[in-house]
Amino acid sequence: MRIYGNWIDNQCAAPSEGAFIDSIDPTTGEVWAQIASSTAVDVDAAVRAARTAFTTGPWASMRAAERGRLLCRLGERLAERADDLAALETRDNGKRTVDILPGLQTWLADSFWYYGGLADKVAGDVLPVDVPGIFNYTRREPFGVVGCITAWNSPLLIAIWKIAPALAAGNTVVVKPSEHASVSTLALAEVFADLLPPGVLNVVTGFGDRCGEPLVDHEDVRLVSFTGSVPGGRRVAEIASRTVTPTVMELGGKSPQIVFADVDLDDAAHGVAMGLFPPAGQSCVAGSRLIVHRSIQDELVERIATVAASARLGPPADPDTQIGPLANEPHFLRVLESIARAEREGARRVLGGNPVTPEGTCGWFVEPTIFVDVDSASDLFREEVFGPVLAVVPFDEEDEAIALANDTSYGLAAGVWTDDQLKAMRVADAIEAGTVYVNNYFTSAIQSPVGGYKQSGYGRENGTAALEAFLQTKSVWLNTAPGIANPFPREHNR
Ligand code: TXE
Repeated sequence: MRIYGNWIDNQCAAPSEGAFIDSIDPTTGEVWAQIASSTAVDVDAAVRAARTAFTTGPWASMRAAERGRLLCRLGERLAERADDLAALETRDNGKRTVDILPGLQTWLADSFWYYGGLADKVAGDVLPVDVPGIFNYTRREPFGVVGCITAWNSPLLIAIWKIAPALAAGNTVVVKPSEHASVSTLALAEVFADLLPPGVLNVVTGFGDRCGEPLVDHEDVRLVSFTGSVPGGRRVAEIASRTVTPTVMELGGKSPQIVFADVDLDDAAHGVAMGLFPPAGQSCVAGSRLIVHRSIQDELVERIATVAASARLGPPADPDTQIGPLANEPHFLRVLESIARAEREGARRVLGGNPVTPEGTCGWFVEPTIFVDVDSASDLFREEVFGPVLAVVPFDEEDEAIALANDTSYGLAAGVWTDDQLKAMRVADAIEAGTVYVNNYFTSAIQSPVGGYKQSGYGRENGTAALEAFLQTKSVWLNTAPGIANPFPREHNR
């Protein structure tokens, strides 16, 4: 049994109340570790460490180019320790190790290179203000201590997408990972310890209300970057408003995949299945609503069902596993309840929907599931399941497909499957979502911004947008004329 304290000032810190939370391995259902159950006292210690690192010591005086080189070393270290970190994340949340490892070794490590290269390129402007004798320029400056709150489905990816730009901009960071999956984030901070000055990167663990809220509410936390559910994001934004703390919100989704009749049916079946089932639906951008041209609906659903039914469910550490477990028991039960509710709503289940227990697991698995005859007003079509459940609705005309896709309070992502590139661009333009995939799904690169429309959130991660999100602008006005005029000249007193 591994017991993890918080990571504050580059060292392990016991929780102030001595309380711990069990970390349960979703493959076995057994407690494999314990993390600190932190309170406002622990959060305050972490924020104070981050504040001290931001205002004094080596980080505060570090040249931007040196900070940039340091970030590149963090990327190298991440790639070196990827195996250990991936194994911990798989035990934390049941994500397949083969899905975690490549990112840590390549494109997530590259994100530190990408932002490291930007660290000494943060420029202000000289503005052509038309004011005699005045010189005006702007500076782009870090906020100071930033709070990063992350979800359980991809803790390392979500944390790194915040930490790398936040540090590149010169901030110091306090991360609060999900209580369901905190160990890999704690391990990340530890493997960086000899490269980062104390207090630059801190991790406090615990429940959202008892640990997350004090972080948002802390007056020295000057920006909060949140990744999680819409309800969680609403609550965080509400608390942040008390201290007028800006937030970045990366929230949930119920993303559509529109399939037109002009596609190759096998390609479309592979693509739609790929857009939902490999992470067992546990991705915020998962394409869980299939909006399909009526003329191909039956044939396409049958082929998707054949593809999905062939997936091998099993232990996520096993390289032969193609779909792993749901990340924790409460979520597993929530997904089963969503399936039962869909049937009560009248949807017709044509594939899956049952819990299964692959050998060597405790059984928090749900078969890939497909429902047809779905009412577009139903919860199944409108609410995020965050599980391997596909809701199918047919359309006849292009504008009807777009209307169905946009008929949601979310706006995170969408997929468009068609052979007609002009149609694809037309539909992509019309869809209200922050990411649109055309004849692909889940594609990502550090250069391109990620974020939501509508209730899927605001602000952007990745790209230069993420660096901008962690900077604020100061305008400086210099008087270049001699002397300062008397505001109350005598001649006015006559
Ligand atoms: O979210 P929760 P979960 C979304 C995904 C799904 C959700 C699943 O769509 O909706 O995340 O993750 C903390 N004050 N995304 O269940 O419950 C909580 O402790 C402060 C979108 O973890 O919202 C955890 O650390 N903190 C994303 C974090 O918030 C609070 C990609 C998230 O918890 C809190 C991945 C509170 N009151 C998943 N309540 C994207 N858009 O990129 C909870 N927390």
